[in-house]
Amino acid sequence: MKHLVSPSRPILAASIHLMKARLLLRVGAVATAIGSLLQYSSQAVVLQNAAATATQGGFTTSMAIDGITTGDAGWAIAFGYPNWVALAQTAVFETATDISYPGGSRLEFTLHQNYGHGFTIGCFRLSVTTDDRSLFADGSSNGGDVTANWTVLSPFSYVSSAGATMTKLGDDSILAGPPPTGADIYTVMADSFLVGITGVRLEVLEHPNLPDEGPGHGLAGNFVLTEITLDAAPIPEPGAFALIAGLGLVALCVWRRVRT
Ligand SMILES: [Ca+2]
Ligand SMILES: [Ca+2]
Repeated sequence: MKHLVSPSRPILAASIHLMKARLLLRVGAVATAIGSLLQYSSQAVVLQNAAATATQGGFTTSMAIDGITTGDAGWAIAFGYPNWVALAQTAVFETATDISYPGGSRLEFTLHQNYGHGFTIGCFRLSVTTDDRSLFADGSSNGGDVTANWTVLSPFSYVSSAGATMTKLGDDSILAGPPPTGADIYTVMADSFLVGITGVRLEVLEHPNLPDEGPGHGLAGNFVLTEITLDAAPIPEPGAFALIAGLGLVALCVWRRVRT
């Protein structure tokens, strides 16, 4: 009589381990592939044609978008030497290309303030528009055309590199505390569901908590904005993250079973 040959227990166990290991590798590969597909890289958005309601002589708005983040140059707003006065002002910029993510845009603004001596912005607010570029931002540093259909952004993240306190106020402006050091970099993130963003607005605002009521922390409420930059990316989809998390959980379960 012919005897069936059954594999020994060690060989069977090794075979099962091999199958589980292959399954784990496949799950891991799928998770990695989906993860890489969902790796949204932000795009630097060129800003152009700066215009402002007022610009201090020698500190033009265009200096805030010239690509230079070092040195003393930038946008400042004080007038009336020797009795300097700085009031609320507005600067606007066109985006060189439309920001058009169908599911919304995650916008990251960086406000470099390198002048030192505490000349940082104390209160400010950011907005975006989809108006035609011919309707705003005429390149004028004084009395510039800053009028458009602006939508105020409601930031969800606002950070001072120097450690200044940053507080979001009821009108979606950000109130920055005294600069712990002379210079600072603010990073502000907000989502917008407008498609085809053509421009951004920076309002610098007065506030009773600021020296001389602001808008800045410097002499007479002045500041120097060395550079403003903008990066844009699609808003990450919660469903996609849930999918990755689910696959990660499956991989973890398989991994634990393989080990036992
Ligand atoms: Ca600059
Ligand atoms: Ca324009």
